[in-house]
Amino acid sequence: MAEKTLVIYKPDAIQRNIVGEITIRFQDRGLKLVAAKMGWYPVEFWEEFYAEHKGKEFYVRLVNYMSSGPVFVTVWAGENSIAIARQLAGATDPMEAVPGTIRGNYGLGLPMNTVHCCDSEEAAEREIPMFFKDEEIFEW
Ligand code: 3AN
Repeated sequence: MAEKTLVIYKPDAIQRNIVGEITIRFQDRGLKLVAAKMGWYPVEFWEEFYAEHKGKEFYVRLVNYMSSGPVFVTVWAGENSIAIARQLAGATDPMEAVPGTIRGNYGLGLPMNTVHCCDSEEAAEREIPMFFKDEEIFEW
């Protein structure tokens, strides 16, 4: 299968009912949706997911925020999907994200920046199995 990346629609996206608006960005760039689910994951899960940020001043706020409500978790496939998804997401800080990007349009601040996208192939290999079994990712 082509390169895969994980995109998490964060709690601020679910609460504002903008799952469709976000999804359309990835569709329109030609990425293929190969897995999707909604879930509400506990703080311990996010502590592991964001382990690389442990000890940073924003870590506790970040893991509390991610466990504050349900998220929508997707896997998108396509050539260069990791780089493309990050381009569509825009800069980490919505104040710096270019208008037209997802965070530039919808991001509220930090950590409420609407989406998470993998930053490397290694991250994708680690993060995707945290949410999906192989048989939940569809090749079509
Ligand atoms: P990205 O998600 O763009 O790869 P990272 O990996 O540096 O950015 O940060 C992970 C997450 O941590 C971000 N998506 C954001 O929600 C949160 N975050 C990053 N920097 C801050 C900060 N200064 N204050 C609060 N939250 C932050």
